[in-house]
Formats: sequence, C-alpha cells, structure tokens
Amino acid sequence: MESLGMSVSVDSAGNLRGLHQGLHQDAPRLLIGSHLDTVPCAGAFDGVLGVVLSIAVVESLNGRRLPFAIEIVGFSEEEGVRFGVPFIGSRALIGTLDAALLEKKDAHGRTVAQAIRDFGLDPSRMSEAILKEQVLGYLEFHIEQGPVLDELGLPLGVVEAIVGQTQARVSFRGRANHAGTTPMHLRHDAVGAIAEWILAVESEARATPGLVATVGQMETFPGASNVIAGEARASLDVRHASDAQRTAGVDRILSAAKDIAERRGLKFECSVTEDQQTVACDPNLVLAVEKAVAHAGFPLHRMTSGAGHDAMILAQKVRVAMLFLRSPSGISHHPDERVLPDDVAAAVNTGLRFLEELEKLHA
Ligand code: HGY
Ligand code: MN
Ligand code: MN
Repeated sequence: MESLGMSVSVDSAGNLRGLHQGLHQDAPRLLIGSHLDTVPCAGAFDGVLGVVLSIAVVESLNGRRLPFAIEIVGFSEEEGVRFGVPFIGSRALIGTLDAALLEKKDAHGRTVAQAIRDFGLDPSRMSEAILKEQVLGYLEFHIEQGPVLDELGLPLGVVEAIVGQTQARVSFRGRANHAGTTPMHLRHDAVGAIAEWILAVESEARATPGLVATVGQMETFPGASNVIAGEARASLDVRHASDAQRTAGVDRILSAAKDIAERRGLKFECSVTEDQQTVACDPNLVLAVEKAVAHAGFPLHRMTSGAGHDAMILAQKVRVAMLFLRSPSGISHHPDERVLPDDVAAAVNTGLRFLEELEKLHA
C-alpha cells in the first residue's frame, strides 16, 4: 500500500489500515477490505484475498484521486479462534472492543490486552481505532465459501444479507472413575452424554430447514484411556437466516442437553459467547455493487452469506455491502479452498466500476 502512496498504520486492535486520499482533505471515505486471520488448517484465501484484492483495486486507479478517500482495512482476529469471540478487530472500528473483551483469555491464559501488548501495540489507545470520519460505506470482497456460485457457473455474487449466528461453549460434568472396575449402570460418563447430545444437535439441524448447527471443538477430562471422563466440553455454532428460527433452534438444542444430563446424572452448563443477529446489506450500496457487476460485464446473482463477516459488525455504524467470488467445489476453511484467477480479475474490475458508481453519486 505504501508503494501506492497510501499512508499505512496498524491500530491498537492490530487492524492494518491504508488510506488513499480523496481530492479534498475532508473528503468522506469509503472502506474496503476484509480480515487477515483465518482458521487452523485453512486455505489461502478466506479473508486475506479481500485485502489483497482491495489493494489491487486502488492500484488500478493509477494514483487517480476521487471525491472520496478510500481506506483499506485488513481486520485482525475475525474468526474468533484464539479467544472464542469473533470479530475482535472490526469491533474496534465501531467502538465496542470493550474492557470485558480485552480481558478474554486464550487457552494459555493470556488476555486479548496482553496479546495486543505482546504484538507491540497499546490497548489503552483503542479509542483511536474508532471510525471518526464521514463514511460512505464498507464494501467487503470475500470468497463465497459455499457451493452456490460454483453450481450456477457464476464468477461473482452480490450479498443481500449475512445470516446471524449463535456461538456457545457447553460442558457436561459427571464423575470420573476407573474404566475397568465401574459397572456400566453406575457410570456418569461425560463423553457418553456429550456424544448423545452431539447426535441430537445434528438431528435438530437436519429437521429444521435452513438451520445449520456444528460442534467443531471438543475436550474431555482427564483425557486418559482408562478413566471414565468426568467432564466433556464443546463448542456450539448455530446459524439461520431468520433470527427467530436460530434462537428457537438453539433453545431446542440446549433443552436436549439438559434432558440428557438429567437422565444420565450429570450437570450441564452453557455460556453463549456470541449472539449475532442477521444483517441486511444496505439496499442502495447493493444496487451500486450490482450496477458495477453489470458494467464490468458479468451476470448478476443476489445471495445470502451463510458465513459471518466483519461487515456484520461494521453494519452497526455504516452502510455495508459484499461482493463474493466463486469458491470452486464450494470448499473453504480447508487447504483445498481455491479461487479462479479470472474471477479475481472480474472482482477487481467490478471494484473499479463500483468506485466509478460512487464517483457519479458523490462528484
Ligand atoms: O465462521 C464464519 O462464518 C467466518 O469464517 N468467520
Ligand atoms: Mn472464515
Ligand atoms: Mn472470512
């Protein structure tokens, strides 16, 4: 970004921020970008493609100034893998990265604030990360991460809404005991209970159209092969385009857990770490993205995002829209995640057309 003459900084949340000045000092600004982090054993495109693609869009301006500034943001810690809470970087821009979140601990007991200091940044200056200028909106470039565009044979998708999500941590606590001497009818086996519950999670989701529910992480304690597990902990990720359907699904899944724990003589606990509503993209911004796709010569397809994005958080303060790129074979959060170079070129071209659309509106 510096080689493009952009001023670049890293804010107190670790977000990478590059500014391409507008024609006037106090020009409003357009935000574009995505996140820099990803998940374990991931592919090479979730998040960071959107940041690099944004830089390519600014590069294709060849230094031209517009009636608005362009700020490229590479968000830190969108996935929530380390601290169990997603969207940490983007919360800093809207001023909700609060003291409670800074005290969240990772698996090694290090807090968000300590991780920020370890990175050489100062969490006490977090307020400087908050958006203060007049913002025209935020356009996020991102791979679809699902099969829709690939099955339709389309390079690009225009996102209308991003589905809401519930993230939670659950634990089943029974009684550890000797694996060899404890008869089956005297056991309060935490792994047996959580295994039964995980199957109930899957059958609930299968039975509810549009509901997806995932247990991606699980730990058992004490974790020895000849000890009946006294405790089992797991993550829960539930999503649905309708907030009412999502919360009803979560309620059914959690009451199934309570029934299983009661019947097996265990204690069940749950703490919800994220309850993110479904977010609608701004209709006018979506229209501008659609015009840009059409002017760039590509077919139009509106869609909903099953994946969560920083745009959900920015939407609390500014207008947002997203442009999706096709995910060949619909794979993501996996080393086989791919993009097609022609689709990347289509997205850069569309990004440029989008700037021209905004230029017409703000000349
Ligand atoms: O989990 C998600 O939807 C995104 O990858 N953070
Ligand atoms: Mn992701
Ligand atoms: Mn992502």
